[in-house]
Amino acid sequence: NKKLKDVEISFPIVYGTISFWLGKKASEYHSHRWTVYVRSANNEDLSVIVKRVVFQLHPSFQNPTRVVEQPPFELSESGWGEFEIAITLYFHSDVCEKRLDLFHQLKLYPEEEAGPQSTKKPVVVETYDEIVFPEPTEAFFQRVQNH
Ligand code: SLL
Repeated sequence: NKKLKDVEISFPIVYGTISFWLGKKASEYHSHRWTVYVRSANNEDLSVIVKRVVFQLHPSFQNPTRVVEQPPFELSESGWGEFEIAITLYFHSDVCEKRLDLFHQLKLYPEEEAGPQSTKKPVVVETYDEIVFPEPTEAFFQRVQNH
């Protein structure tokens, strides 16, 4: 698989969480419904580069290692507490042999300035990043061009 020495592919991504408070009647241990996700930042198909995403949750969850093999690369759960989620991206073999570890702090509770918790206003925290692939393989480069 030939490498293109003078080319660099940059892939913008966004990852984060959106969380909904389930209201006063919700049970104590499932007070929030949340989704953690990683996606392309410009509506590309992330599966062009990503083969699998593993979300590592807090050990208080059942089966805390969650594997997602196709887009959308996201996972929804319900819970009561905030913790750090490890998001590991595995790439197609002609893209990159190494994996990429991202970390995201799940946020359920709004900042004081945002006013009281409401079932209508989700709490969203997102990070923008760019994955850079220096010297991509020709196969990978072709795939990106055709997309
Ligand atoms: C804390 N460091 O102590 C955090 C841990 C863990 C949250 C929060 C489990 C839900 C379920 C859940 O929400 N864990 O049992 O399914 O605040």
